Amino acid sequence: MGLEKIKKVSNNEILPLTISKQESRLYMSFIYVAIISLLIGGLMGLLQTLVRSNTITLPWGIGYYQILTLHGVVLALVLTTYFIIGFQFALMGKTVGISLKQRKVAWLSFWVMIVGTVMAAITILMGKASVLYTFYAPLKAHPVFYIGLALVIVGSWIAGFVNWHQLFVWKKKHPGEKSPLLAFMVAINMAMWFIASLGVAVAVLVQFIPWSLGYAETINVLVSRTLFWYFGHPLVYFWLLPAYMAWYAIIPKIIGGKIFSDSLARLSFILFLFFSIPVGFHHQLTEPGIDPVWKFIQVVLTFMVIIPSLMTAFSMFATFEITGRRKGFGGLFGWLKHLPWKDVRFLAPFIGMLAFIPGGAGGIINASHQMNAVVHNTIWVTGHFHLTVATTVILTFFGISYWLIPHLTGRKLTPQLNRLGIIQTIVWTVGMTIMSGAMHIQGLLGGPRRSAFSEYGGTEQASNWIGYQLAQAIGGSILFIGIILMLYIFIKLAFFAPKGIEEFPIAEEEEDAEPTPMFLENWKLWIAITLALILFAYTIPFVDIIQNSPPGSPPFSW
Ligand code: HAS
Ligand code: CU
Repeated sequence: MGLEKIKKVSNNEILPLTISKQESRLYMSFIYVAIISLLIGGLMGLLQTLVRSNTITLPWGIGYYQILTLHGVVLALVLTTYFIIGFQFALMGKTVGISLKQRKVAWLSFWVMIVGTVMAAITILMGKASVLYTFYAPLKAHPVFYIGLALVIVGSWIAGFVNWHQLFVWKKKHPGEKSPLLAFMVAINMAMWFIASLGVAVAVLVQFIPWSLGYAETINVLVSRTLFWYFGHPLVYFWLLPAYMAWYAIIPKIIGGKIFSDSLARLSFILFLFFSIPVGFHHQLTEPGIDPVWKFIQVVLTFMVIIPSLMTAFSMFATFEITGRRKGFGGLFGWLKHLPWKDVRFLAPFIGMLAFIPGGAGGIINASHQMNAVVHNTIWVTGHFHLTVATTVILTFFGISYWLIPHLTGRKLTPQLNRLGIIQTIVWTVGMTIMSGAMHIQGLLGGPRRSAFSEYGGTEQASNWIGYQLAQAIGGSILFIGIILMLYIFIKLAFFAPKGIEEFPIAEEEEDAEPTPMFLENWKLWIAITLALILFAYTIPFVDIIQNSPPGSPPFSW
């Protein structure tokens, strides 16, 4: 495909105002699982902060690592994946449509994921899989835990296949037109997810399942961790990109503006596809057995993946400023005044963006090899991901829920619910600032992550941590109030708010925008570059790891 430009077409030909009952039921089913996960996972989080600060001890023989596993799996894997797939299906349904057959396959993906989730949950609740969400070998879980995880991944692949098929069918019907921006973004996110999760699928199928079933006596720890982080880093972008979809294509509509640049948005997503995967070593910088040259190369690639986030930051500022000036607000910062601060659909994601400034800066610190040595395995890292995924991403997901849920259930976000949403956002912000701030500081003082309460023999260093652990318990308690509030708002929006039509806000392009170059849709080229980068970053070090690994490790269970 050449560089020819195509006729600019509106991405939202006329959107239907409402959505069919059958479609709505599909999308809402995913979102119900997400909200239940928020409650369970959030409660586990609260318990952890209370245990770590020595405020409570767990009753009935429940283990700290059992609740930590539940917290991580339910929030980082279950909540995110279900919300994202439900939201992405809604975006696809709205922009390119879904056929009856596609809907049936989408239901299949839902049920496969549910079966897997229930299997994994049961093993954790029985105390047979206290291996944390990263399930590092040689920690060993019950085989059903790994089989459950594998099913969740397979279910999510089915969802991806449906999404690609939806776009494919649309493109057949609209030859020569560029695909709707949101559908393009969903297709990229699922492509990245599929290529990345192949790694963890191999680890689970080839290493963990045979080992936990007793067919293999030992497991190659370094191979399993390398396969995990090949998946684990793109996993965090799988969470982030749906938030970026809302920032690029939904928020402009909510603030009364237009998309700043369709081409820039697409390019940033393509860069995420390229650079999200060949960077897993930045989670293994302190790990012996990986050649430092390849660690260095993957750190350089990590710095490449920062660029599309900086492009996104630029794009957001530009959208805010242009919209404000157009509404007649001048001055250096006067345009900030036009932003709809009292609209929770804007406020929640906006605070998410603000949190990503320190969150992203923390990521850059983590990725810098020497500084990683200071923070690795400390609770600083926990602070980092509570800013990124548990603030930036989740506040954006909350922001999406305020219009998506009433849109799907045929109800209205009333002024009272909007006000409650604003309170929820503030509660979340305060709770997370206290908790995550305390985690960052305690981490710099050497406080470990993944650890229950201990006085460490009464050492002076450990005594410095106690105050921060208490602060985390206070922040955690405030956050739990935020979860109860969110649950209340969710139930209202899903079942009790007055009937009506809530808008599905999709922004349009500027009238006089430059047409988006058609080569941005050169899928074959993008996938080829992605695979080439992965092969470049992983082949030599992986062969090296396999050839030079120490003998496999025997299992360890709690
Ligand atoms: Fe990370 C560890 C590096 C981003 C999540 N990260 C983690 C873990 C998680 C996680 C869960 O290199 C722990 C895994 C575990 O259990 O061990 N991270 C990075 C880097 C980035 C990054 C370089 N992380 C994320 C995101 C996450 C996430 C996003 C979830 C969603 N992370 C690391 C490293 C580790 C790590 C190491 C391993 C640490 C260790 O030793 O174990 C980058 O993507 C960050 C780039 C972002 C920016 C910010 C751009 C700012 C924007 C906002 C603009 C604001 C506006 C507001 C417009 C450069 C886009 C307007 C304001 C007005 C005032 C008008
Ligand atoms: Cu990472």
